[in-house]
Amino acid sequence: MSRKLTNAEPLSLSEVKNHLRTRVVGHPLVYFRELTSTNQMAKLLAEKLPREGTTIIAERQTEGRGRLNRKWVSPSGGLWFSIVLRPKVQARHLPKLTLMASVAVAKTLRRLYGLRAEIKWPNDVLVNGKKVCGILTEAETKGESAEFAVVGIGLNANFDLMVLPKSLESSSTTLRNELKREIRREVLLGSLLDEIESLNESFSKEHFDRLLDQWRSLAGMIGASVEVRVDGEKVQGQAVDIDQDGALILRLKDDVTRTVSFGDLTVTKLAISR
Ligand code: BT5
Repeated sequence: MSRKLTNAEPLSLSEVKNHLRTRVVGHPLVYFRELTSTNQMAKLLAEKLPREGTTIIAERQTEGRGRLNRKWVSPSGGLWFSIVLRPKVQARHLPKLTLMASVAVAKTLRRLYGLRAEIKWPNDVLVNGKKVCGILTEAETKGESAEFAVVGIGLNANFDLMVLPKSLESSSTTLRNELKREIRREVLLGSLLDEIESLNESFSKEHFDRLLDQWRSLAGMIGASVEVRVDGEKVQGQAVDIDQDGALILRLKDDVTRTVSFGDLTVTKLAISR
C-alpha cells in the first residue's frame, strides 16, 4: 500500500489573492515551482525594486536556509515564502521582525486550526513541542537606518513528516501530521499575510511594547528551565522574559541574571504552570 506523502497540487495564486485583504504585503505575490531559496530571490528583488511588500513563494526550495547557513529542508507541500519589508525604524530594531513573524504564525495557527501553537525563542513556532515553522530574517542596513529586511517563513504544511530526514523526525512536525488532514495553503498564506501587514503597521510606528506583550502571551518557554547554546558555550537557567530588544533574559544559578541576544534554545524542564 502506498500513501501519498506530499501534496502535488500547485498553490493557486488567484485563490490566495481572493483571501488577501492587504494593501502592501503580498503586492506583488510571485510564485515559483522551484527556487534555490525564497530569501535569496527576495533580497535580489529588494535591491532592484524600491517597493515594500513583494512576496516570493516557492513550491519547493533546493537550497532553503536557516540561521548560520544551516539547511532548511523544503519539499513540495510546504509553505516557503519571503516578504520584503522596509520599516522606517533604526537598524537596531530589525531583529524584532523575527518576533513579529513568530507572533503572526502562532496567532494564525491558533485561529484557523485551534492548534496550541507556541513560540520558541528566538525564531521557531512549535506545536506539541515540535517545530512546525522556522523564521529567517535578513536585513540590509545603511549606518543606523534600515534599507530593507527580508522575512523568510518556512511552515511545514501539507506533507508527511516521513518526508523529512530521519534526524529531524523527533524534533519536527507538520500541520498535516497534527491535524490528520490537508489544509488549504491558500487560506493559510492569505491569513498570514493579513496578520503580518497589521503587525508591521504597529512595528513601523515603533509600538514594540504591544508586539512584545503578544509575544509573551504566545511563548511556551517562559518560566521553563532551558539551555541556550551561544557560540559554543552552554548557558543554563530559567527563561524569565525577553527585553525591549527581543533578547532572552535568563536567571542563572545564584539568582544571577544574564541576557542573550542569539542562540539555540532547548527546554530541559517545563514550567509547572503559567
Ligand atoms: C530556521 O533556522 O529555523 C529558519 C528557517 C527559515 C526557512 C525559510 S523557508 C523560506 C525562506 N527561505 C529560506 O531559504 N529560508 C526561509 P534555524 O533556527 O537555524 O533552524 C535550522 C534547523 O532546523 C536545521 O539545522 C534543522 O535541524 C532544522 N530543520 C531543517 N528543516 C526543517 C524543517 N522543514 N522542519 C523542521 N526543522 C527543520
